[in-house]
Amino acid sequence: MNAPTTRKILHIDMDAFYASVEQRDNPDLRGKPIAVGGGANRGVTTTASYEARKFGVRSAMPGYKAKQLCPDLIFVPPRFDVYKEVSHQIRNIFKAYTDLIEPLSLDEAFLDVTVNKKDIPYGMEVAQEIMDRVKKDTQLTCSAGVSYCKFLAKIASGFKKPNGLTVVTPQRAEKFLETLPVKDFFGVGKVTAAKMAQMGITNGADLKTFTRLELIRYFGKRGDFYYNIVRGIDDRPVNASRVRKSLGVETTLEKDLASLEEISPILLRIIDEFYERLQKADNYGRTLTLKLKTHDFQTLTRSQSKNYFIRDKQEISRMAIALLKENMNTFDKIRLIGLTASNLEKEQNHSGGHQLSFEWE
Ligand code: TTP
Ligand code: MG
Repeated sequence: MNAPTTRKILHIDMDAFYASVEQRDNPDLRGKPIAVGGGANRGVTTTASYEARKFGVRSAMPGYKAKQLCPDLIFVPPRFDVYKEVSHQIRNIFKAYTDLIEPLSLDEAFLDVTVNKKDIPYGMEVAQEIMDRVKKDTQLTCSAGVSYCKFLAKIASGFKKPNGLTVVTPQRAEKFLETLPVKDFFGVGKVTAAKMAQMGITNGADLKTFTRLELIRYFGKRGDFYYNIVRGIDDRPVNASRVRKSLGVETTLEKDLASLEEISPILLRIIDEFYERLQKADNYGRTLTLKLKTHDFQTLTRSQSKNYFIRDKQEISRMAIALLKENMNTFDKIRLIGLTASNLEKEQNHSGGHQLSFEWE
C-alpha cells in the first residue's frame, strides 16, 4: 500500500432516504415516526424515519408488524418520482468531482476520487464538500465513508449515521476489521453469518484464523473473497458502467427480407429469446420497442408503452406482431430485427429492485 498506488474511494449513502424526503416535504411529519410503504395492512415498509427506528421499525418489514412495534407509526405512500429527482441531484454533485461513479441504488454510490476534478488531495475533504453540497441543494443529509477500497468505504459510511463521515486509513484497516463483527461485513448475509457463528467466527480476528483453502472449502468462491477482505485486500475498481435501462435481443438476418410471411417466423423466434431474457433477468419493462434495420442501413424503432410492466408472453407477442404489421409499409427490405424492453422495473434498483447485498460473482 505505497502512497502513490493508494486509491481514494468514497461511499456516499443518504440517511433514511425515502423517509427523510417525506419529512422534508411535509413539515407535519417532521420529528414523527413514519414508515414509507403500503400501510399497516398491506405491503412492506421500504424504510422508516429515525424516530420510528427507535421502536425497531426497519426496511422490508410487514406493515402490520411495524405498527405493532410502534402504534403511533404514520404510513406514507412512496413517491418514486421525487426520490429519482433527488437521486439525479446528488449524482450531479458527484459528477462535479469525478466521473468514476458507481451507483448501487437511488441513494447510494461509490466514487473514486483518487484523481478528482478539483484536485483536492484528501478524500475526506472531498467527502465533506459533497456532504455540504448535498445538504445545501436537497435539504437532506447523507453519510460518507472514505477509504482505499470499496469494501471499507461502504462499511465506513454506515459507521456514524446519520450525517456522519468516517475515514478508514490503510494503517487502521486491519485493526478495524479485526474487531468488526462478521455480520457487519458487507457481503456476509444472514445465512453466511449464521454458518460462521457455528464455526466460532464472530469477528474479523476469528475469520483471520482460517486459511484461504479452508474458507474456500466452506464458502466456495466467496471464501476467497472473505480471506482477502479481512486482510483489507479489495482491488475491485469503482465500476462506472451505466445502470441498465433496457433489455433486448436482436438478430441480423441471413438475407434481406421483405414480406410478412418471411419476417414473421423470425420475429417469433426473437420473441421467444426476448421473453427468456426478461425471465432470466427477472426484469420487465413498460415499453416494448421493435427495431428494424433496413437493407440500406436505416434504423427504424417503433414503441408501445403500457402503464404497467408487461410480463405476459402472449401480450408481448401480440404487441410485437402488431408493431411489425403496422410498419410493413415503412421499408422495402430489412436486414436486422430486434425487440427491446425499457422503462424497466429494476432500472434504478428502487423498491423491489433494491440491492440488499452486494454481488461479487
Ligand atoms: P438504504 O440506504 O438501505 O436505507 P435508508 O437510506 O432508508 O437508511 P440509512 O440511513 O440506513 O441508509 O435504502 C435507501 C432507500 O431504498 C430507502 O430509503 C428505501 C429503499 N429501500 C427499499 O425500498 N427496500 C429495502 O428493503 C431497503 C433496504 C431500502
Ligand atoms: Mg441510505
